Amino acid sequence: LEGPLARKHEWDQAGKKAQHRSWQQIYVVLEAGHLRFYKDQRYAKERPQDTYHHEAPLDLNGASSAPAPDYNKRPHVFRLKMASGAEYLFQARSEAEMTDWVTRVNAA
Ligand code: I3P
Repeated sequence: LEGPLARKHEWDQAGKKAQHRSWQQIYVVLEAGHLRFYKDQRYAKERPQDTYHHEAPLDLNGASSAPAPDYNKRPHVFRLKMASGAEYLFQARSEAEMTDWVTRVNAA
């Protein structure tokens, strides 16, 4: 699965808020066991080494994803909790896409 999502980094680790907290529009690629982030689809396709801000892939081992109805500033938002205690919010374009991401991330 891949596609555009907005992302907000909420927690850096358990008990430690992330420093850069604004929403960013990125292009997300889900592969077995990890997520990779790109500026847009073209980077994902043509320059897969050039990730968004040179970020390393996010390891999904021990991670879990679920809808985030408690976050009410934007629609179609889900939360990803990493084994490290880091947490991210992602906004999809529709409820159906959001549900798809949650299911696929949890199965990856
Ligand atoms: C953040 C930005 C985010 C906001 C966040 C701010 O400021 O306004 O949109 O999250 O609030 O810190 P900046 O752009 O200066 O980094 P929300 O959209 O969820 O309100 P937060 O610190 O309460 O998460």
